[in-house]
Amino acid sequence: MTVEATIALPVGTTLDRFIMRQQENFGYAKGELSQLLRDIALASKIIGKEINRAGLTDITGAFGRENVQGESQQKLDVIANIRFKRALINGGEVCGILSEEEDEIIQTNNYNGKYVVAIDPLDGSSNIDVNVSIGTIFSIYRRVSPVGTPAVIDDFMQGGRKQVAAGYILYGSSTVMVYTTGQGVNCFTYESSLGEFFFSHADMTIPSTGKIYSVNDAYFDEFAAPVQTFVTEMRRTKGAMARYIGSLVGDFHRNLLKGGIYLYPPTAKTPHGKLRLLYECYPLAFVIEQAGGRGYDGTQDILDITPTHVHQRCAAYLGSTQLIDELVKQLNCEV
Ligand code: AHM
Ligand code: MG
Repeated sequence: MTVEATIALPVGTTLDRFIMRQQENFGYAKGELSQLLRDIALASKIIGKEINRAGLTDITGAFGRENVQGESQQKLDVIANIRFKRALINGGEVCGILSEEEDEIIQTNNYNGKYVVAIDPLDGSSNIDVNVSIGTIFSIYRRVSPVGTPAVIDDFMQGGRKQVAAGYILYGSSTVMVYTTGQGVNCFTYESSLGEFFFSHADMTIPSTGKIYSVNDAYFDEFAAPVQTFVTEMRRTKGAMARYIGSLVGDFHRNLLKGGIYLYPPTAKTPHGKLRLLYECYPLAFVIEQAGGRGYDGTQDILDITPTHVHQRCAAYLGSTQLIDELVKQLNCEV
């Protein structure tokens, strides 16, 4: 986001208006990308409404099936997947979708769509039944396959640096949409009585360091020695705070605002990390870099990873630059 554009668009501007104004800065296909971001916002409003009713209607609990990751799908996972697919298919800008909930890429039959979207429709869904924040994570690429043909896997396998936009929606104490198109990070807060997202946090930047570390401590003994050393050092830091709710979007958003680090290292159960590269790590790494932070996988910056398959996992360290740099130092000491 340019300084001029931020000044021109005060806090309180609607998301629609913001996107329309910002599209002047998009490199190409201005109207289509704007429409696509609006389609994602629309689906998130519908999902947010369903989430708010969880407990009153029969949409909590397990769906009774496993997704491609071998994880139990929750009913709301399935509902969110349907809602996002419907919004993206009806919107017409997307030729293909990659979803955490489906093995294969989804053809939208909009062969003229110029974009593809990789999405985790509802992340942290084990938290639904207990009223803890959950989120949606999305990543957008301009297709590399010819317009007028079906989407192909290569459209999704371009690598993190080719994302044209990425972000998340956090269904928390309020619902917020945070996204980047490569010109900074902006946040919009949902006002439910008006049915609109309003510009609320301009040009977000993560503090260069912080006291918060977010990691599942139960796996500590399984972490590699340098990661254990880093976590132990964090614990000893004056004023350090461990904060981990097990919803990536919630943990990430808090640390973005306050400064800190999120860690999901390899464990015995998930030796390549748990989080998914294309629809969890790449988009959040794009956001964190745009906010002045860093996303690292243990050997390289997440955005530099060459993807090998659509549902691949990776280790993820996301946060304030100084903390990631310290972790990198530990990891390099070990070599
Ligand atoms: P999901 O995509 O199946 O919801 O899993 C991803 C979630 C993240 O939101 C969260 O950070 C992590 O898994 C928690 O994993 P764990 O329970 O192993 O700590
Ligand atoms: Mg997920």
